[in-house]
Amino acid sequence: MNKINKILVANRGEIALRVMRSAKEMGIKTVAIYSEADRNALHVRFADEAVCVGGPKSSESYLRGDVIIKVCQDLGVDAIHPGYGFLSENAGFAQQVQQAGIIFIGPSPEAIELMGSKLAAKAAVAKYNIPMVPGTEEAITDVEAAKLIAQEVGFPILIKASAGGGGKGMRVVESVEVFEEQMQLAVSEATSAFGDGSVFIEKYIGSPRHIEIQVLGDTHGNIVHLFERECSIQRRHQKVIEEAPSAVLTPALRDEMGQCAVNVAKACDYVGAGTVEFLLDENLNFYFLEMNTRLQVEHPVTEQITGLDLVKEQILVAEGNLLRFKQEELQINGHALELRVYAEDPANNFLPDIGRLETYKRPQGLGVRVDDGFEQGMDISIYYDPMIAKLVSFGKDRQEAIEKMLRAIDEYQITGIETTLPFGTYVLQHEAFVSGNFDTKFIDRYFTPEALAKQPEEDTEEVAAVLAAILLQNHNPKQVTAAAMTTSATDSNWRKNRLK
Ligand code: MV4
Repeated sequence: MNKINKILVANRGEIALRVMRSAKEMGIKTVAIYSEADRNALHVRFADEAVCVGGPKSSESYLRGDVIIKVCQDLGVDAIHPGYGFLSENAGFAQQVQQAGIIFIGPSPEAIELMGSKLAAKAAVAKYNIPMVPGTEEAITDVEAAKLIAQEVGFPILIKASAGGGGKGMRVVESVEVFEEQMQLAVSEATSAFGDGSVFIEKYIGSPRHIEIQVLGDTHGNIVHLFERECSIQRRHQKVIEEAPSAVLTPALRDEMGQCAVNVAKACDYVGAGTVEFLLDENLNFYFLEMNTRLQVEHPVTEQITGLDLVKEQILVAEGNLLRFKQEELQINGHALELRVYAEDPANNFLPDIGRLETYKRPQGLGVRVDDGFEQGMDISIYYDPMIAKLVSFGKDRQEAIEKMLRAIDEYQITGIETTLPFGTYVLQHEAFVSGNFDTKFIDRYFTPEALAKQPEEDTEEVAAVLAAILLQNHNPKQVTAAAMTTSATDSNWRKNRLK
């Protein structure tokens, strides 16, 4: 046991506040770090102590591991919470923290490093019989051998960078003719982006859902999972809406995926909160993708349905405590949604819209949670992520969570900048979202800026018209209306399977 009395939060914004709130409830003193651009930020005001660590650019402040460790030594800090982003998945930093005799609230440097390499991760979990997308098990070195494997698994295939992740360094290859040039492009991209040109092949899953499982491990080898989050509504690998539980998992599938996630965590002796990402195909086959070795942005939906405070649990296991519950004691209660409110204009190709929050009034009421780091009158900085807030709703079931979210979006008052709030309304009223028949292509398939201007009534009518047209098309494929052409031409089997 290693009692933590003072935590430095090596982060900013909503997550820094989120972490400090839990620390405070546990009687732990908090230290904020901040950049010159964040002098007036809320996380600085909330902390017991705050230290400026450098210039506005992240590279001059929030990424200065050496400076941050020095602050810990000067202020007698016991532990560092890295939040997400910045230094949270930097194995070298975790190692330096450890060497300085400070607790890193997270997994070991070895686990971070192992999961940072997609190929090493796949190799490490292979002995636990984790389902993986067919493809190469090692980095491609021989083009001809790789072509053979690609033909075996069948085109289209995906070339992925081993050092990539989160969608970075991926290339879809449609046919063997363009394989070699695409592979060379992928290798040179990976080399310049990550300093590691290792790439591998996977069969391309066309319309997957993105399901991730939250895991929690202690330093005594105990690991549990805290069920799934559905993160399929995303744009260019940026998640926009997340929910827990997923609308499509059966209890049996949830158990199976959960057990797999626990095994992935076992494969790297995981300690703390982590997330195991899976793809789920239209036939409900699931495949391990990668593991994120940090607390994720969307962790609140898991907190809402489990009643647990994930940051508290992270701190408790970092102190060396045993997990406080067994798998059998955990259960899902209710349904939670999260909308990421970004300073982006959904009517204008989600262009970042920075500026001042002229009006900023949060929604309130039962089942509504807002995690943010701003107040009215503050500026959204150009230096950092444009996320203003995470709007979370919680209800007894999915429908109630949707109703609460729609009400909360309506109540949220933000002027001075455009936000993704209207986009949230659009998605939550869309038939495909409401019915649960959606996948990672939702936004490409359905969203146009014009849709935002419309009244909900018209939306409903259009959904009805499109559905009618699809049914008509299934009945007689030659009689397709214009509406059905645009929608069903790119439609997924998630919908088709349900309509059958
Ligand atoms: C895939 C895939 C299809 N087939 N792998 C994107 C993020 C990274 N974690 C892996 N990603 C994907 N891997 C195979 N074999 C499709 C994606 C993908 C995706 C995954 C999750 C959420 C959104 C996505 C959007 C586009 C592509």
